[in-house]
Amino acid sequence: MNDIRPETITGGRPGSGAHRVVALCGPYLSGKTSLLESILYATGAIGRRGSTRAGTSIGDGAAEARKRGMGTELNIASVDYLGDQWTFLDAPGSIEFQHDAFATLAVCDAAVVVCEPAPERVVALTPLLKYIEDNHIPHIIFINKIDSAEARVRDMLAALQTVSSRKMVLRQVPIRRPTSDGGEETIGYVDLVSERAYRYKSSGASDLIEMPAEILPREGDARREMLETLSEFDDKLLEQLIEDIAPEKSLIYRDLHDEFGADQIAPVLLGAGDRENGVRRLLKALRHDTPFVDVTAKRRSLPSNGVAMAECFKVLHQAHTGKLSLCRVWSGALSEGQSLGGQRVGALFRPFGQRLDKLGVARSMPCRPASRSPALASPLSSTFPRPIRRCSAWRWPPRTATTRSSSRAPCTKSPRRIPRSPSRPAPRPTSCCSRARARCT
Ligand SMILES: Nc1nc2c(ncn2[C@@H]2O[C@H](COP(=O)(O)OP(=O)(O)O)[C@@H](O)[C@H]2O)c(=O)[nH]1
Ligand SMILES: [Mg+2]
Repeated sequence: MNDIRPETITGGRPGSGAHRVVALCGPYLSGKTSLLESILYATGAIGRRGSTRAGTSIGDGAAEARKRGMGTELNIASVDYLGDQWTFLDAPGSIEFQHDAFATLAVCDAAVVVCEPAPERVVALTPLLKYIEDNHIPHIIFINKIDSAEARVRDMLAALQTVSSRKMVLRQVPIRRPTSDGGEETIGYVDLVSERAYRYKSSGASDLIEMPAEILPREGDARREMLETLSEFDDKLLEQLIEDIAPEKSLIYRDLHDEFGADQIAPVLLGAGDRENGVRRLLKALRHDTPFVDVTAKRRSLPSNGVAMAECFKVLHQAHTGKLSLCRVWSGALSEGQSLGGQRVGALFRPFGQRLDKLGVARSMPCRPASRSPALASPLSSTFPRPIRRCSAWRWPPRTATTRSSSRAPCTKSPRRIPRSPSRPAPRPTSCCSRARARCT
């Protein structure tokens, strides 16, 4: 079900079998790993939806993550969805692991920024959104935990706008109903483009329902706001709004697609990741609007000459597997035993949570060319912008509780120097231990 075919098409249109990479990022506890679990379930990659709280999720499956009840390393899983192939990278949200989040954002086609419906907490998104905006990464904001939201979506949107320079475009309005204790709960949403109302279910796709009459004024205001924002980047839509012509849905979808792809707007979706609410809507938006690998490679100014080119965005040293380099293949193909920059690639794997599925060939997909030799320890070729040098002091997992508690001490290792390529601006030096200071003891 979740097999990525080796002959993957690298570009195309929705349903063409193309492969795209999406980063799930956001603050710690915002619900990224639960959302990943729902995505895997909704796309049929798993037959049972686990939970991070119960320690049964595909993500956060490492012993360290289970023990701490939080993500401590990247979770990677690939799925097939409506004829396309997807790899989701769920980065740990804790600030100590921010380097991992930036590493995944560097290689993704689009990002989903997961946040809680709490306006006072949006400030935690600032560094993430700055990185995303500086690098022009198309991103969707997913306001999660809508089931337990107390704040109004309007207030949340205003708060989000204060930490983002991109225009927030709300795609849905929540349908609320009073609860017996005098509060309110969200029971569904209205899609502002299709103008259809849906009722959430505790699992599975939401039910299409009749538009509640009382939501019409709110829906009208939110839709007008959405169209006005989109028209800032499209004169045709602007003309139609001025002349009071109802725009075609196809024009609205096209504008959303183009303006999202160009990182001019940040669409905002609602949902509850741990109960599949809004997950299929999110997947559909990704399916139609996520740029393909060739577009992302262009955004990254990577050469497109068909030569095998991969980017290593993370290196893991594991007790039983040895050294594993997480790579995204941008063009061409990698195969076992292939020589890259004079170094031999060991085995190739596709990760699915903690599982490593062996691959013969990898094309345009994140994979793990693993090598027990120091083969990948030195620069492979100029196509690997981040050559990784081994940090001999790095132990994974940390062996004792004492190691963990002393881990908060500042890292004293000098930053890793990255050789400068004449054709590429010098990357910022990063510490070999920046993944978690804990590991540099
Ligand atoms: N009420 C509610 N709780 C959620 C939702 N999604 C996740 N959670 C809870 O939030 C906590 C953190 O979730 P997790 O997925 O581990 O967050 P992460 O740190 O961002 O990966 C867990 O206790 C989840 O059960 C949601 O949609 N609604
Ligand atoms: Mg997590």
